[in-house]
Amino acid sequence: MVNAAIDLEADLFLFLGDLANPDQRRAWRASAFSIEADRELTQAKVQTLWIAGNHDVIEDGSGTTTLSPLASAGGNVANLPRLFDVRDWKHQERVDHLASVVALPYTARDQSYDPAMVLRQVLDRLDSVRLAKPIIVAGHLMIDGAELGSESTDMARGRDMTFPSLALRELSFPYTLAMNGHYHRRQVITDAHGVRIYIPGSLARLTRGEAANAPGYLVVEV
Ligand SMILES: [Mn+2]
Repeated sequence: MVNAAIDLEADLFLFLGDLANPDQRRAWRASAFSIEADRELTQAKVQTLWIAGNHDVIEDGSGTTTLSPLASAGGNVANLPRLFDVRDWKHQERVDHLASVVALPYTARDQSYDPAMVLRQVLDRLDSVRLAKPIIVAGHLMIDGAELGSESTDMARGRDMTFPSLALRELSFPYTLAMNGHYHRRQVITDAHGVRIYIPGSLARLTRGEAANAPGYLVVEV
């Protein structure tokens, strides 16, 4: 995935969450890998944004996730909701705004937020520069109508936080693309509120029940 983003000269590498369970020893390796991958990508002028998933959070009141080491190392991490500006890195003399990403991570309970309220707050910050370019809403939340798999059964972790599709519609939020992690099976769904959501699926088959899944990443042109 890292090599592909570099080969494609992508403007943005978007990680949609669930790097590693923090209570497993291999989480150290996973966090180290995220820093290595981030450095490799940014050196190749691919911007990065890493969004925390339900498997990444630590429920100890500190707000720490398995992506926190990357954040401390200077990476762009969304452990909390944020509006991220994608800049033109490919042309050195320009700093043009290319796109905006509204990142809606899964959070620990004490960091809970209302995704619909975040969308309302972001609306106020969408100036003419941002409105003229693509706006991507990317989350690690739960979706009504998604095809479930082991992420919801034997690998379930955390509570339900729902993708704000209703708010997207009610606010007439000017998004170009809605994306979400979490679900292991690649799918494009139109959810209960008529919002089309792209779900890349996981990068590997994680249980025998996923034998029919075709793991991969998603390349998007907006
Ligand atoms: Mn998840």
